Amino acid sequence: MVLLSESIIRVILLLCLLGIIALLNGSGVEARIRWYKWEVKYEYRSPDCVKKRVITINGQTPGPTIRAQLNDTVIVELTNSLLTENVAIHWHGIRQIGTPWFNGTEGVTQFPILPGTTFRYQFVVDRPGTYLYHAHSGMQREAGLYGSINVALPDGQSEPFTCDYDRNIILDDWYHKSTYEQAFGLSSIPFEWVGEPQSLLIHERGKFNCSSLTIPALDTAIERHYTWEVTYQYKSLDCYKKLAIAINGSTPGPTISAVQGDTIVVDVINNLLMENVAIHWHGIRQRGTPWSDGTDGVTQCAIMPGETYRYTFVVDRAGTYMYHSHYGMQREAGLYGMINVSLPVGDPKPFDYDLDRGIILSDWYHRTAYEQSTSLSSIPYEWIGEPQSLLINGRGNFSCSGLAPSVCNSTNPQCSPFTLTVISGKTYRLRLASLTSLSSLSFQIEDHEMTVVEADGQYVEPFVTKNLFIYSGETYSVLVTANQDPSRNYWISINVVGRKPKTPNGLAIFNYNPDHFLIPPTNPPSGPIWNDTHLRINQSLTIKARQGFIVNPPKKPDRIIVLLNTQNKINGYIRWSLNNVSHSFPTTPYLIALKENMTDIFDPTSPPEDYDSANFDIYSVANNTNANSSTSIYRLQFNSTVDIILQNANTMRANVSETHPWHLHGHDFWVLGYGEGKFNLSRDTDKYNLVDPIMKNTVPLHPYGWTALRFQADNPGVWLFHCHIEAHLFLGMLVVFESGMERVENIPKANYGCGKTKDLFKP
Ligand SMILES: [Cu+2]
Repeated sequence: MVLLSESIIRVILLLCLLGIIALLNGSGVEARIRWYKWEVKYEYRSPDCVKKRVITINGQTPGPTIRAQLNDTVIVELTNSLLTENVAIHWHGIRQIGTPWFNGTEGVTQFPILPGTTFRYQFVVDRPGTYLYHAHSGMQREAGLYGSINVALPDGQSEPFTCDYDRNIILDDWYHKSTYEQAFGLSSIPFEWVGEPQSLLIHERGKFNCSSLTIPALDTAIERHYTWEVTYQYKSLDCYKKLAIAINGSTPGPTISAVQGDTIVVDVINNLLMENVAIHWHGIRQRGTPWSDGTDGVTQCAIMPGETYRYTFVVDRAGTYMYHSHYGMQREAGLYGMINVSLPVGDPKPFDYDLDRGIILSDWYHRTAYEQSTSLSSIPYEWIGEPQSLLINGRGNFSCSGLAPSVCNSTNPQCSPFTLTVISGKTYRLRLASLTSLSSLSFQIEDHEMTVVEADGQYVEPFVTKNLFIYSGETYSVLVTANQDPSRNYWISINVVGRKPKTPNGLAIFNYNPDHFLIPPTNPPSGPIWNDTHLRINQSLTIKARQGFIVNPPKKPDRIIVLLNTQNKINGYIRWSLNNVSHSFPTTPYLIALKENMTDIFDPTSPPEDYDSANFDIYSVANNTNANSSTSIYRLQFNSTVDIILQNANTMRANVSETHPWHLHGHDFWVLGYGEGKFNLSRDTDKYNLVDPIMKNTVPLHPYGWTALRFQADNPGVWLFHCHIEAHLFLGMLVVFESGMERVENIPKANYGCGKTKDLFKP
C-alpha cells in the first residue's frame, strides 16, 4: 500500500513535469498515459505442437504488445494469478530515468509480486524504438512470459526511413521441460545441463516432430476401456477398391497400448449387418478368463450382427501381441491390429531404445473371404492362389494398369506407402507383427541392421541380422538405429519366402526427412531367395531365451503327442489333417459344452497321439490320402507337461512341403528343437535345447522338417492349437486341448446362445 500511494504521488509529479517539458518544447503534442491491466497465469498451450504449461498475459502468449508514442507514460497493473509462483517483469530497453524502482528485476529493484497480489509498474518511454518486456524472476522467461514494446514518434513526426506497415516478430527458442526442471538440473550435483531447445519459435509458433513422442506409460495398473464398432467399408489399401472390415473406421484396427497388469475392456459392436464376428487376443494367455479368448466354436458363440459383446482380460506381461478375427476366414478382410504392452514405469528394460513403433505385416487378397472359403470347400477344389499384395501397416501397391480408376486408382492416398519417419542417430524399437493370411515373409530395411530382442512377448538373446523371417502369428521386436546418410531415404521391404512368390514385395519408406518424404534413390532390396529353407531353419535355431530371463522347462514330459501334418481328401474335399484327422467344429463351443456337462456335443474319443511313422514316407505323396474328420479333443491332465512334435510331410503334390506356423492359445511353449526329415523319438530328443529355449506362442514347421515343443497345461480352459495360415485352419488344420475345466467358473452368459447352449435358456 505504501508503494502504491508513493506511486500515485510520483505519477502526479511526473505528469506535472511532462506538462512543463511539453510546454517548454512548444511542440503542442500531448504525451498520453497508456494504462494496461494484465492478469498473469499458467495455461496449457502447444506453441510447437507439444502441450506445455505456459505463462500467459490476459490469455495471450506472447503477451500483448505495448504500443506507445514517445514520452507516453505506461502503467501496467499486473495481477499475479500463477497460484504458487512469484513474478516480476522487466521492461527491456526502457531506461527508467527517474524510476529505477520500476525496472522489474527481482532481488535488484523490487520484491517479486506474490501470487494473488497486484503490482503497478509505471514508467515513461522516452525514446522511439523497439523494446521488449519479459519475466525477470528465476528462469521464468522461458515459460513464455514476454512481449514487445513499440514506441513510435509523436503524430506528425517521421522516422528517417519509410515503410508502409509496422509489424512485430518475436523470436524465441523453446524447451519442453519446465523452468523448474531446468533450474533444478542446473543447480544439482551432478550438474545437469538443460540441453538444446526442442524448437525455435517465430512469434510463438514452431513445429516439433510429434511422431517422435512415445505415449507415456502409466505406472499403476488401470482399466482401459475401448468401444469398437466393426463394419464393412470400401478400402483401397493396395489401391484396389475392396470391402474391408474396419474397427471404428480403421483397417488395420486401432492399436491397444497398455501397461503390464492393466485390464483391457473392449466392447465390440458387430455392425457387419449379415455376418458374425469373434476377436481373438493373440498372445494374451487369458489366465482366469478363458471365455475371453475370442475363438468362435471353442470359447464362445460368435457375436451376431447388431449385438455388442464385452471382452475383459488382463495383459499380464509386457511385450508385443496382436488381435484378430477368429471367425471363418474373416481375418483376411483386415480385422486385426496390435497390442503393445509396456513395462511399468521404473521397471528396468533389458535393452535400450529411444522410440517405439509398431509395424503390422499382412498380405491382401482382392477376392472376399466368402469367395475364398467357398472355393476351398467346393468340388472341384479351387485353391485361393497367392495374395495380390503385401501390406505394411495396411498399405500396399497393386499395379492398376488396365483397370478403371473407380476400381483401382494408384493415386489414392490410402495406398501411398507407409512412411516411418526417423530422427538421425536415434534407436527405434520396431514391433513387428505378422498377420498374413498365407505368406511367410522376410523383413528388412535397406542398409540398416536389426538387433532382434523380443519374440512373442519373450526376451531374445540379442542377435544382429540384415533380414528377419517372420511367420503368420509371430511378433518380434527389433532395434534399429537411424545411423545411415540422413540426406536420403531407405526402403523397408518385405518379400514372400517358402512359397514360389507371385506377389510383389511390400514396400515402405524409412524416412529421414521430417517435413516431406522422398522415394529412396535405389532399387528396393529383393530379399533372400524364397526357397532357401536352410536360411530359415538357421534363424529358428538362433532364437534363444535371453540370459537372465530363461524359464527352465521341466526336464521330462508327462505325455508326448506327435502330429503329422498332411493334406488329405475327405469325401472328395481337400482338407488338412493331423495324424489323418481333420478337425471339424461342433456348433456348440467346447468351453460351454464341457462346463455344462453336455455329452452329445463332440466325439468323446481321444484323437490319435501318433502316426505310423515306421511305414510313412514323409518325402512322397501318401499312398492313401484319405482322412477322417472329427470333433474330438485332447484332454490334458491339469498341470501336466506335454511335448508336441510337429512332423511335416509332402503335400498331395509331388515334391511340395509347405511351411506351417503353429499357434497355441492360452499358453507359451518352450521351443525345444527343429530338425530336418522324420523325427526319431529315440535319437532326436538328445538334440533338445533344455538350457536356454525360447518360449513362444507361434512357431514355424519347416518343409519336410519337425519342430518339438513343450508346454505345461496350467491354464484351465479349452484352447486351440492350429496352423495360422487362414486357409489351412479353415480346412481343419487344428487340434483342441482341454485341461482343468473343473477350475473354470462363471462363464459369462453372453458367451452362450448358439448350438445347444440355446436350450439352456428355454423357459
Ligand atoms: Cu498350415
